[in-house]
Amino acid sequence: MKRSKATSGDLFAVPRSEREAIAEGAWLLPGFALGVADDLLAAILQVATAAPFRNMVTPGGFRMSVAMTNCGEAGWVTDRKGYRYQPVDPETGFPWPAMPAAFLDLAARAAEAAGFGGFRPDACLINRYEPGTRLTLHQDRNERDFAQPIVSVSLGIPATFLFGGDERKDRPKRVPVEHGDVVVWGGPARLAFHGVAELAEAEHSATGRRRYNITLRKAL
Ligand code: MD6
Ligand code: FE
Repeated sequence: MKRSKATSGDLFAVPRSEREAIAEGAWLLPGFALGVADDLLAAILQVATAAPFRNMVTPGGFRMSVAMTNCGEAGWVTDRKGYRYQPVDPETGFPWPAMPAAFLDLAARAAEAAGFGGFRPDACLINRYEPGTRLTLHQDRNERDFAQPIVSVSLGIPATFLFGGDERKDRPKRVPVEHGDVVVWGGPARLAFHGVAELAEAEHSATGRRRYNITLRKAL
């Protein structure tokens, strides 16, 4: 996907360039989160002090290479029993940390910029990648209301987001995502299969050899 870099985008809601369509209902907002990236990273580390990153196990018994944690009223978990949202962190026995205000604010603004007004997420899954890790194609379907979009923010080293169709066999489109990029999807794209290709070796000044992705959802 080509990048048109704006040099002075101050008059516009979306910095660096306008939104770019990935598919019907799915938008890339290049650099939308750049101005608050440091705040988001600080909040992620804060969340992780209370709810540490962990490598969860899929129902099929595979340990995920991507480490995850959550904040908000509900957190996404997987174990041998299945995928679900739950209010308590199974590792600590405590409720997930509260959703940071910076997450809520960014989510509402990004959703609005993509045409989804009034978005109020109650759950945030935080993914941590290192070179060599990947996320296999999946659908996000544990949320109650598929009319609600998902806002996804990329931080740190670059990755290739794989965006497929409504069936696993549909060949995915490859969308490069980098530090500060936001993807918003909903509507006809809401149940599309998607994943993240294996990350290449890289380093970023803000995160070292890591990529963080936060996905903000209305789960309950
Ligand atoms: C990631 N993202 O970018 C993984 N899911 O690390 C997701 O699985 C995802 O980016 C739903 C909506 C947007 C996403
Ligand atoms: Fe997903």
